[in-house]
Amino acid sequence: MKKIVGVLTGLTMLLMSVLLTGCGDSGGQKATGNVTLKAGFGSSIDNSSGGQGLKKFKELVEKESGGRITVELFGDGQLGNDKSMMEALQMGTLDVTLPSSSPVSEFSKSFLAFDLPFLFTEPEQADKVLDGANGQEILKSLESVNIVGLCYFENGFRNITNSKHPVKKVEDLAGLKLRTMQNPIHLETFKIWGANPQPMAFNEVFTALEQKTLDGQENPNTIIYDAGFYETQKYMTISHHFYTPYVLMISKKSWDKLSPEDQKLIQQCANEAKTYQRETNRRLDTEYLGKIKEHGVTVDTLSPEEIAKMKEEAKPIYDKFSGDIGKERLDSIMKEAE
Ligand code: TK8
Repeated sequence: MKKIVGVLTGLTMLLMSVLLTGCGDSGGQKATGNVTLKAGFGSSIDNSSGGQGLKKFKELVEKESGGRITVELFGDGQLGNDKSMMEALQMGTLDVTLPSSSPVSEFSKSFLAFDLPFLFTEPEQADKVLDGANGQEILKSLESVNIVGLCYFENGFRNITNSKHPVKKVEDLAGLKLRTMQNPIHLETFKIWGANPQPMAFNEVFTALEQKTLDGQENPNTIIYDAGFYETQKYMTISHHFYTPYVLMISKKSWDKLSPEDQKLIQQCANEAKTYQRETNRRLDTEYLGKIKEHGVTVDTLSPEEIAKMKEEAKPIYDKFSGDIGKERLDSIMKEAE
């Protein structure tokens, strides 16, 4: 009798342990229990378009998983800058982050493709390349550095601000100490245009502008407004010289702990949040430009002739970086973007 009771007790214990953890390692299947994903971002969660895209991602993941997967959002660079948060994903100390693609090029050179000056003129061109074969293959290149690229959100077309004088033609950039992202194409291109480019992490820019160690910077309208750059930048130029995607990414260590079903759920929610985020960014791009003007910033727009001149001057950049990007890949992207 004792033996039967012993066996029943053992089975009960096993059943309880599986029920309590919500997941058992049933035949090598991944755990499908409760999961918490910590996500870090460099701008605000509530006002920036990237932050609103992350909120949508959180909402979808928590709804589709019935609350079994929770996403915790940390904005405003609380957990570090784009580069340090990517390093945290590699170590597995952070689960999700959303850097601009430009600093991602330090981890995978193929991302340099998106930094080429005047590569895109319309957002639809960017969507086509980013969501097409080239964009998806470039995302996949992250797996070699322990990161899983989920999809591309939109940071957007970049414009130039400064505290010195209006910039109406490329000659007006001469000598301006302009912060750039930490990216070789941005650095080389602004040197060609005569500026004095200063690569710097995003979370140091506001103070540098305030202390006048920088004359200016360049970013999409939503970032210029969200970061409060209008407080120190009296002049802004609509140039659209670069288009920057965000890269929504998850640590491979976090990804590998998820069941195949949860991986599929995360990917589907990322894709749905992407569509919402791009629409939100395009709406806020216009809305926030109005707010920047309301704050007294003088806004000029580069003429098509001036843009053509800057594009011509920057042409050598395409050849110089085609090796890093891949000649075939570059030709294919330019054909796709036509
Ligand atoms: C925010 C940055 C920002 C980017 C930059 O984390 O660094 O200027 O445009 O959006 O990724």
